[in-house]
Amino acid sequence: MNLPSCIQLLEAKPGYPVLHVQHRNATGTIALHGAHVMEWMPAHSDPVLYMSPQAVIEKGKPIRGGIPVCWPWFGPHADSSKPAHGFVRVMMWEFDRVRETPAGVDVVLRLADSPETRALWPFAFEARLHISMGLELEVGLEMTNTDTKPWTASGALHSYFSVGDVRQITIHGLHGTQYVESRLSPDKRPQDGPLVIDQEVDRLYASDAAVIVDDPVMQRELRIEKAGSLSTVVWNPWIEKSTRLSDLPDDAYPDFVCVETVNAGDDTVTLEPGETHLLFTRLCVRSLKELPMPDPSLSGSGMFA
Ligand code: TA6
Repeated sequence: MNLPSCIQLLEAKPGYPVLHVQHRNATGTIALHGAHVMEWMPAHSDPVLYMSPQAVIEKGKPIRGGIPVCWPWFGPHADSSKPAHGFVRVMMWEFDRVRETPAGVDVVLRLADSPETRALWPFAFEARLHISMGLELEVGLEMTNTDTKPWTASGALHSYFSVGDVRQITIHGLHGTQYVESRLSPDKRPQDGPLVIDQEVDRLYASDAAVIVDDPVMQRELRIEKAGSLSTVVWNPWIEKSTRLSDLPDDAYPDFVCVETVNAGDDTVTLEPGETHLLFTRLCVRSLKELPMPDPSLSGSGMFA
């Protein structure tokens, strides 16, 4: 694969290839394992995605952070011998297309069914992950039914966002939507106003709306737009669950929130042979830092005096 000069193919560890992007509009890292966007930092911004300092970088293991691609099922499988959140996030994808544009880089990775996948999920498919990385980040999971029979899948772009303190953020865009709190009963509840995080939150919202995370500590807003999705998950493990996750420091729960673009619950996807579905998210960050006022003494007698 001929790579543009702004992309380097490195090895995070032997046999674990990653693409390192250094474009004027953004830097980032994409692992071929799981087609996993691990890092994204738009120019003039702090890193947007959270990566656990204890993340496991090992074939066959999910990465705690970045944007895990969860498919063809979301959450645990009824057969506990099968991996949670599907198998594509723990398999090696292959290059499909890579190009540099004035706005950033476009990377497309591909994964199709194999004897290994069919042993876990007995259907033929072709998946492509489209990544456009620049001042914004667009990620699209395109799934095609290449089988001779219909199949139904669920999935998610399970994005981890860095925040200054999860206890101080406010999440807007979900007011008035119904949600199920997975830790409690399956009853649906209405979201009343913005969401604040003051306990473990693991909620599946029936929503096709964009979500805004207002982060007063980092003085920025994260905007999570989406298409091809009628469900959004908001998750933070809080204190107790964090101690049960070996790939997350016990004291790391304040450092991130997951806002996930999902097809799950009542929003699973059934495709006839030959049909395609795109699960898409666009991430934007807006700084709220006060720009320094121009020093009037420097205005001089220029044309704008
Ligand atoms: O998306 C929320 C969730 O389903 C939580 O229940 C929690 O399990 C989280 O995903 C992380 O899942 P993982 O398999 O990556 O540890």
